[in-house]
Amino acid sequence: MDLSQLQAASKQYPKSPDFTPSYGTAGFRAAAALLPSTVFRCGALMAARSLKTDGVTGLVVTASHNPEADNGVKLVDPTGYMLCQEWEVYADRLANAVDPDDVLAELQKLQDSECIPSGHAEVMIAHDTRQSAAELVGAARCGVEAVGGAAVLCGLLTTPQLHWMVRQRHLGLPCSEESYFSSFLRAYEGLLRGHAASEAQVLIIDCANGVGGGKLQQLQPQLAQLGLELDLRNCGRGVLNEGCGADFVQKDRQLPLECDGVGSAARCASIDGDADRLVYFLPHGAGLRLFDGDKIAALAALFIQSLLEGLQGPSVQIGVIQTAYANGSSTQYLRDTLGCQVVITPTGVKHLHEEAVKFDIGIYFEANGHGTVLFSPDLLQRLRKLQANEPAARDLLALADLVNQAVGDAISGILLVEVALQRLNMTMAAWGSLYADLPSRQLKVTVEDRSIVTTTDAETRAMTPDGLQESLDQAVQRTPSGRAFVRPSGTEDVVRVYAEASTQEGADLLAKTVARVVYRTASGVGPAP
Ligand code: G16
Repeated sequence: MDLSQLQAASKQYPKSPDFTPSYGTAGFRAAAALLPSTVFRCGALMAARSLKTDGVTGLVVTASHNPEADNGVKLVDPTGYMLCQEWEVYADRLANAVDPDDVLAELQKLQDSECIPSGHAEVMIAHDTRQSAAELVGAARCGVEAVGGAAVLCGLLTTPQLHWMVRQRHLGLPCSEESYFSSFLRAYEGLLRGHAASEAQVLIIDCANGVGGGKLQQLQPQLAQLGLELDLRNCGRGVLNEGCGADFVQKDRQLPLECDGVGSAARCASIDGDADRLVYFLPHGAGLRLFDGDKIAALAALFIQSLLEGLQGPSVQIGVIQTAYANGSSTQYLRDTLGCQVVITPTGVKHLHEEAVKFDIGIYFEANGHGTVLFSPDLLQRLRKLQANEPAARDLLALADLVNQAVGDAISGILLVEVALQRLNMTMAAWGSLYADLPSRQLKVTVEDRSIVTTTDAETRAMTPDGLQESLDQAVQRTPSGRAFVRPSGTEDVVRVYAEASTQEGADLLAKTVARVVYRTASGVGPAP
């Protein structure tokens, strides 16, 4: 790695002295004005990662579900997955280096400890719709070039598109945006051939005023020809993620903007700012009936099991990976009714992904709608051998092409849900009644320093601060079918609270009680919950 230009370039991107960035759940996130130094250094880091792996890496400038004023960076390994977790420590050290000398010293240490070879480094860079994107993409590019790498500017893309493209490069397959769309469409058409509903299906999609809206617009004509009419809302006129988007719909359980008055029969979906999360909903009274990531996982498992019935030979191991946010009823349904193995991991798709690859088919979804379905290389090989004679093998191969194999993808997720509903001949009502969600509530508490809240057992128990878990346990014991946990967010400056109970009132009260405990024991700021 050529570090001779690094210090000079680094001077253009000084770090604010009181800014201590931290690689969180999915990369760095903060107010956009603070981030140029972080993004510059991430550019250099991903060039080093490219040399280390002898592959093309990726970097997306996005803060996903966060407000417009925030931004962030997501880092992509050549496999198309998130940056391997062992390297997060380098990212943290580099991002916190105090000055250009320190940046150089950290990269030299990285070079030595990882034995980074010299050679050609290449980093694909994309961004979402935030106004701060141009400056931060410039910083990322400068970081890549400062260590002698080549930056490939891919422009405005959803996060999963960039992950997919990086993976395709790795596999030596076409990696343009056009091939992204055409490969999903081909798989969708193949899976629906002979099974399509007789009438066109209409789907209203809340696009969060993010990057996904424009991308879905590009797909609209072809999908309409295949019997799926997309009615796109929050497509860019309003404010990103404000009063709309998958995070708003899933957490606040309110109809997003531009979706009031659509009628209770309208099938709706909501994606987030960088289009890697997806939830479905039906308007219901003043609110909505939510089909979250857990429901998508259940539908996917049911659909895959139905396809596997037609497959000859040894049984296929299906694993479903969830987090502590998974509704208790969903876990019970997957385990007891469908007979799937269920694994619970900490929050963050990087953790779920790591478990999903251990199965022949790993279905991973967070309740917030972030997830995908992974097929193991061995299973794909077996299916390829069988496809000439077995329609089930062909369908499963098409499904592996339909579902983004790199990372959770709202666009691919919509096609998965639509295919599954049509192939299973299932209405939204039937999907909703696979199991009944236990009432739940999520809250956020702002505290002086969220890092004082630490957790264990896949985030189900708090270790610090003192007294927090004990008070939480007491509140849970007083609540019929109660369950609750707290954890520091890795994307926002808050502590998150989750509570579940046999009634909505019980869940609301438990969440509020726990939020107050957090506020008291972890030095809450602002008005008490
Ligand atoms: C990111 C991660 C998700 C995680 C979410 C919330 O999503 O990719 O795995 O569930 O953050 O994380 P936290 O609760 O730590 O704030 P996104 O869509 O914001 O990139």
